[in-house]
Amino acid sequence: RAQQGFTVFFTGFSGSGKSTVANALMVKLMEMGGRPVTLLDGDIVRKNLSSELGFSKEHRDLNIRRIGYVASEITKNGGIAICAPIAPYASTRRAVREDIEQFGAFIEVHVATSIEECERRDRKGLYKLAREGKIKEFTGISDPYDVPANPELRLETEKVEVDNCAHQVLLKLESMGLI
Ligand code: GGZ
Repeated sequence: RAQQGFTVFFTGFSGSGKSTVANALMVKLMEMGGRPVTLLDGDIVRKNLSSELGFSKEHRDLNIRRIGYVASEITKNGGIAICAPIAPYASTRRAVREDIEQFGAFIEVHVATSIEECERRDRKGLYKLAREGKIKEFTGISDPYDVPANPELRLETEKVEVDNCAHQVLLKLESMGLI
C-alpha cells in the first residue's frame, strides 16, 4: 500500500534557521528516494505566489493559507511538502492543520531560536532596520508571534546543530510511521 502524504510545517522568527533546517531535511528525504519532496520556503513563496502581499495580519494569513492549500494538494497526492514560513498566528496554523489533516499528516515544527539570538545574528540586517522603524510590523520586534503550544516537535536550535535538527525531524516522522 502506498504511504500517506504528509506536510512538515516549520514556524519561527525571521533568521531562526527554518530554511536551513528545511533544506537539510529535504536533502535527507530525497536521499531516501521514492517520493517527491516539495519545499515551500517563505521568501520563495512570497516571490512566486504572494508577490502582491505585505505583512499585515490579513496578508500574512492569506500567504499562509495559500501555502497550506498547495501543501494540502501535495499531501493529498501522497507527496511530501515542507513549508517554512514565519506563520506567526496560532489560529492560522490551526486552520492549515485542519485543511491538511483531511488528506494526510501535519507535523508542526517550532524552530525555537529566541528573538534575542535572531536579532544578535541579524544575518540580513532586517532587525536593525526594524529597530530603526524602517521596516514596520516586523515579527518579534513590532508585530506578534504566537509561540506554538503543542507542536509535534520543538527544535532547540541554539543547542543543537542543523544536521542534528533535521535528523530529529526524521526520527519524528519514523515514529509516526510516515517514512
Ligand atoms: C517579518 C519580514 C517582514 C516583516 C520582510 N516581518 O528572514 P527573511 O526576511 O528572509 O524571512 C522573512 C520573510 C517573512 O515572510 P513569511 O512569508 O515567512 O512571513 S509570514 O509567514 O508572516 O507571512 C523576512 C522578510 O520576509 N520580512 N518584512 N515585517 N518578516
